[in-house]
Amino acid sequence: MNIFAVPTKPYLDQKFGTSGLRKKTADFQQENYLENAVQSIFDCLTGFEGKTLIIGSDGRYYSAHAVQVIIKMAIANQFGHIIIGQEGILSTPAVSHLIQKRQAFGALILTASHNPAGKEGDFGIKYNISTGAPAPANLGDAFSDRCSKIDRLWMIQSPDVDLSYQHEETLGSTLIEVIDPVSDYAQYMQEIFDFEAIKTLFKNGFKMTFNAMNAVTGPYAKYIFEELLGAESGTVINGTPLPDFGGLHPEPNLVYAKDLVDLAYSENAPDLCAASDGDGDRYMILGKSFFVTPADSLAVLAEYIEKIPFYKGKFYGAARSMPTADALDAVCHKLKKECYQTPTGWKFFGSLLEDKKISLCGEESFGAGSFHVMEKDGLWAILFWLNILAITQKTPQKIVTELWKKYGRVYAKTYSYHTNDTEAVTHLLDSLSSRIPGLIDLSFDDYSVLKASIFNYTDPVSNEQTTNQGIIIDLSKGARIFVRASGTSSSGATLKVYLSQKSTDIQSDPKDLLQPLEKTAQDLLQIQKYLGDKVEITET
Ligand code: VG1
Ligand code: CO
Repeated sequence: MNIFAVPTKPYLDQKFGTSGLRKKTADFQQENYLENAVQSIFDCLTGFEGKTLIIGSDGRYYSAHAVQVIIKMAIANQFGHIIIGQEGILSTPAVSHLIQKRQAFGALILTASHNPAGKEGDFGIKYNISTGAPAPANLGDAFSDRCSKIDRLWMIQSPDVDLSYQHEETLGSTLIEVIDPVSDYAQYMQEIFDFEAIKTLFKNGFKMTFNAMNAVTGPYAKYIFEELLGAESGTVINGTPLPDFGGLHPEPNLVYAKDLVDLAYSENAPDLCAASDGDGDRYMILGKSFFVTPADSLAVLAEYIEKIPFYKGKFYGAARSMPTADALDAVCHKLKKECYQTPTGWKFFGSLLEDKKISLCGEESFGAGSFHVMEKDGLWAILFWLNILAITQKTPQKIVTELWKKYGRVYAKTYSYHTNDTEAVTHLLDSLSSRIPGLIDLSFDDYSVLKASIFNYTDPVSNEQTTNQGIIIDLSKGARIFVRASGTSSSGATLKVYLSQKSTDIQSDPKDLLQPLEKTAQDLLQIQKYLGDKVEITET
């Protein structure tokens, strides 16, 4: 097999962020754009010769081509074994599981996760390390740095590998294994949860609708829910991965999964509605006419974790990303467990999970996970809920209401302000940072500021420092504003404003209760002054 060096020129915009490198598909289609990213990743790794690389994709447009390019580059770079899902498909949590199960050196995942797909949409690549966790921040920085200097690639010339069937073949001295993407993951879920109890739940007439958003989880969900657990056929909707996700924006929330929300609030609502995102690491849960917020959902998982035999005696502690409202904290406090707050991005949970400081973690965007894999895992979270519903025989509404009665309710909302003016978001945040000392004791109509600070994080295990992860403003009446810039926009910039307020009143409409806080945030952050009128606002 002839391995040859190809000269290349760097692109200056290849920066690995919160979840790898995420850009417009058209950017990735530029000459050597993908190749530069892949070679830069390989150039920052050592000791992988002869070892195993896993390659997976969420099935989006350009993946089919990208997977073939990566196979050839991995062979040229001397990986000894490549494991790849049939048709290139593997969800992010399934990859994370396989890395551990097959003791792989690492994995490349082709996805832009919740960002829309297609020619006009986004594409992305991320690298996961040998524990199954996303590359830590310092490795991501090394990838970006290498991308800015790259001048050659390693390549082979060979026909494409046929990924349409499961088989093994050898190319050069590299073994290529095309596997069923679903079976290992499904097997693992059966080791974690009580499938018999959930089967009985469905047998007794429990109804569920799961929206796979035409993205990666369809095949997993059909097999697990409909075949293994006996949920009726049609439980999984939008269950075939499509290159453009059928035009859907695969972000499971009140805005982008509106059809599912409407179903949950309709007369014919099933007992449970759920959805996942593009690469299968996020989820959403709704009971009949009842939306479970990500923060409440995480608190529920903590409350019930030791009821799942797999976790019995293994609840070491928990963590939430800083933007996530603090419902989890009260449960941890009650159970005398530590509750950590991390910056946004799953990579910050990795060291805590590995060091057994935590068993459970989650984010405000409906990512949740545990030590079972080192990624967030959407279907796992839904199975966790099903297991809870099966053992308690309660509805999601009842489960969550009981939690509120016990610990109080935390009302939460996220406002995302998207603008094409990237500088405007930076100016707003810079100005807010510089105003911090003067904010303290400021009074608005409804609230006064108690504390304000920049969120800097020191990893409790590695001591690695990550600075400037947002601004925390604690207000009177148990209210909080957290503000930061999104790290996953592929164009322009998005300011994210996370509002939360604790209350013993559990009956209010979140919209009403949080309205004065939203007004205070507008005034305090001076959103109108910095971002002007040309903003697209999403409320989740
Ligand atoms: C968003 C979410 C964050 C999540 C990230 C990646 O980030 O807010 O919680 O970790 O997406 O998720 P940002 O920087 O845009 O706020 V995924 O499932 O899209 O990889
Ligand atoms: Co995702």
